[in-house]
Amino acid sequence: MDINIIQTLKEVSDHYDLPGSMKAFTQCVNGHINDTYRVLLRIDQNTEKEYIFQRINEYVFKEPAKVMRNIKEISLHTRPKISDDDCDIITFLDNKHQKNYTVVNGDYWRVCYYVKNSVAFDYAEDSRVLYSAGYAFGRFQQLLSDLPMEKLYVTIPDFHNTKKRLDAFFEIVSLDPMIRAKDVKEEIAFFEKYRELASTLVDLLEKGELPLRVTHNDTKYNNILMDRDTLEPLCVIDLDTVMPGLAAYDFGDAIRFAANTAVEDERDLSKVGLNMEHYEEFTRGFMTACQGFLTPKEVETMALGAIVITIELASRFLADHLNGDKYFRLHRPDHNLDRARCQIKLAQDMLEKYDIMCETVNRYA
Ligand code: GN1
Ligand code: MG
Repeated sequence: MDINIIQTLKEVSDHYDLPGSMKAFTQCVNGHINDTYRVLLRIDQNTEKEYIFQRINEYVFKEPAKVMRNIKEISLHTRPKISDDDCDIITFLDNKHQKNYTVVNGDYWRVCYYVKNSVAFDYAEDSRVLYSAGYAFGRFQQLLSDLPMEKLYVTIPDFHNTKKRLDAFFEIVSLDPMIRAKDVKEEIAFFEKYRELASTLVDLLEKGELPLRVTHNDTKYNNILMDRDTLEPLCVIDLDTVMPGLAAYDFGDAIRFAANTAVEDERDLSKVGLNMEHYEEFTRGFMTACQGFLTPKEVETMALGAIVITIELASRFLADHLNGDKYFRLHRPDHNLDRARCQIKLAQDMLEKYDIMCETVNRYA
């Protein structure tokens, strides 16, 4: 952790009209991209209040102001539709100059309230968590289904263009800047085998058979804050990649993360696979909230979305490994390689369970 962080957090806080002064902070480490801190302010002898301070990663988001403009747009659109007991969508506080971000030492920062009594799961056994996550992400799409797409900037071009992701992957394989390709021949063969399948959804979009929608694009269930006691969804967070996309990618990315029998970076591959009970509960929640607006083709390709995005993530992790780990934050050596292998194993298991995955979607559509 950078030693000036206390000073920096204080400077960020000075840009806002926050009550009290900083008493303590901890770093939150479950995201792979931005730097997130939970900051405790002391207001008086008996009162404290918690906030989240987050530094936007500019290697990943080249234009942070546009990311924040999108988030404002999403707030403006959804705020009137969300009642007090509904699952909320995160908004950021305005600084003293009425901007929802602030620049300190050249870095972009943003601040929001810490949602009380909330929890974000990286792994959950309780299938209620799956239903809650499915419902919250489905409803998120529902709420944004009438937001004109032109109002949103594309914060990362071709973010879920799996075809281009795989082209980029094979490009890195051929450049092999770290001389690591020789150790991952089996993994590379996996992408050769499924390259065409992984392009299916992008092809259907290009042919006009699947519609673009405003999608979240990063639907890990740790991006839903849930009530610690009731496990009801409280708030959808991480709106950095909200932009036009395919519904099946939102559904699929959530399944990839939440219905894995293991964590995203599990090294013991015998533990990795698709948990069908979790898959079903997420699907039930998602489909319930999406009632009435998905096209038959979207329903038909929903389960395929899970396979395609799992292959995409595997390729992104392995590409980053081959490229010298510039994109995703690592917590141990070869972390991206572990993540890639885990995702490959998961995709293989999904391929075997594909028929029953489709049946499950149909049951709740
Ligand atoms: C990144 O930072 P985080 O954990 O929310 C990534 C997602 C990946 C995810 C894999 C902007 O999200 O696309 O699915 O890691 N976000 C970006 O865990 O690339
Ligand atoms: Mg994210």
